[in-house]
Amino acid sequence: MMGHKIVLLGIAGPLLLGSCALFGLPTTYLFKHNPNQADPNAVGNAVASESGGGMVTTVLSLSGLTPGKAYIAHYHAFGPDSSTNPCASNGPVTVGFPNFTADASGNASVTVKTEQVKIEGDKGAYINVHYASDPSAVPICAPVKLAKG
Ligand SMILES: [Cu+2]
Repeated sequence: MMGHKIVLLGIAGPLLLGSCALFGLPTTYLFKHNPNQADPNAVGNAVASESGGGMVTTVLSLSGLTPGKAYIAHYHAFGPDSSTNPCASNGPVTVGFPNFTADASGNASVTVKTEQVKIEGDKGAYINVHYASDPSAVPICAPVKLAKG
């Protein structure tokens, strides 16, 4: 019996490590600052949780934003520009969060519930936060899937 358990664990470990980042939810992803000058103190995290019926709820908790400023955020797929740095891969939007505005202290929280299939694997490689007024300004990005494929 003991040998059986060891064998099973030996199989389960690599499977878990090799599987999609969304297995084993809830999972927290940390935002990193992009190499630009937008909102230099911006930080935060994204917590993704299974919410039943094949749905995933993702909550962004952000601070260091510009007080009163409007933002947009998205899940993006792995793009063509990098296979090891999702935030630099320039991938297409797969799921959009509702538009949101930072409060008077520069904090914001926004939640989206989406079908897991829309963000599985390379389809949910990273989450970024853009200025609503200028989507090319992306102060922070949270890597979700660290390697393409
Ligand atoms: Cu985006």
